[in-house]
Amino acid sequence: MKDGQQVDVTEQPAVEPSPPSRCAAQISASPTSLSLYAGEGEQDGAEQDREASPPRPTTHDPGPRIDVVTLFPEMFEPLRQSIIGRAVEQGQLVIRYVNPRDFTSDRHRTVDDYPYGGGPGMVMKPEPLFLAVESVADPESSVILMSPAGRVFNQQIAAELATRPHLILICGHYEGVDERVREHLLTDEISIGDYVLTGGELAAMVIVDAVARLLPGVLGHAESAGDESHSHGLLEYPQYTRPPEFRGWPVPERLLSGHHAEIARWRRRQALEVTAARRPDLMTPALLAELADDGTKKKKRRARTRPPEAAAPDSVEAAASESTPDV
Ligand code: 4G0
Repeated sequence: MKDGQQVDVTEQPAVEPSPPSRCAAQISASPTSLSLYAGEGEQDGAEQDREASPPRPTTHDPGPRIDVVTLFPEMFEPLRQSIIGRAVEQGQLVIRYVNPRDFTSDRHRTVDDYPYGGGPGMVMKPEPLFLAVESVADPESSVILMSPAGRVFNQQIAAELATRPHLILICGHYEGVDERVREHLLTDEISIGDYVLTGGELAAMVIVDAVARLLPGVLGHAESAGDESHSHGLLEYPQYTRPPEFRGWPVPERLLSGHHAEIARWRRRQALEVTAARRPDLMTPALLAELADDGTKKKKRRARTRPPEAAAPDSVEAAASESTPDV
């Protein structure tokens, strides 16, 4: 796979799709479509009054674009109800849907066919996928197939995708897609985890959510991204809210102290312990060394205490049993 490479649409001849809803613009303008364009949708008006701020004028930067290539655009309806739907209404990103079935030319609008060489199931035909992608692609587009054979998605990949100006997410179905799609259309292939779904739609929704929440202005200040689990390579420290005692279970005293430096130290320690216990695979030598540190303040004690490479295997074991994280 040609990772990170952009698709060159200029080398492809422009091909006209079949009559019904020819291009993405028409698809999104049609009343049956699921356009999440800024300023569109919202026919019922019921959601208007809970809007925090008005949509940005369309003369401003419309934000990054995401085109989802899917046979089932209705499956993305729940995104409209979400924080991502609000961000789209406010013009912080553009999400469009392109249906490969609209790029077929036979009477039955066929998008799949039997595999050459035989075998179970059906394979997605290349032409409707190529035409659907080419109807929205430009030289800046990242063309990504959602597939169990892709590189496994994580927060780092989400952050990387959030910097790209245009994502085209292809949702496969059946037993897979014609290999020429992989060889000549894709820039990336991504999996959301080691399991098989009936289609790539749920996987694409996961990508849209994880990427969109990283875009500037999509999350409010209170919910803002960047300080939570995985952004700093550690799991979250335990969180508490009122009341200070619930059913006899108290909030850890240090959190009530108002002593900010001490609270930050406690949280860091908890995050290290939780991560070592539950996800030892996330523990780098530096984190293991920090965990082994007992917190008595002396400068540069880590280097002196023990070399990280000697400490590493033992420390994971020790960390997993040394304390029970409050969860
Ligand atoms: C392409 C993604 C697409 C190939 C898609 C299946 C799981 C994921 C699909 C296949 C998907 C994931 C070869 C079964 C559609 N399932 N883990 N299903 N094959 O991200």
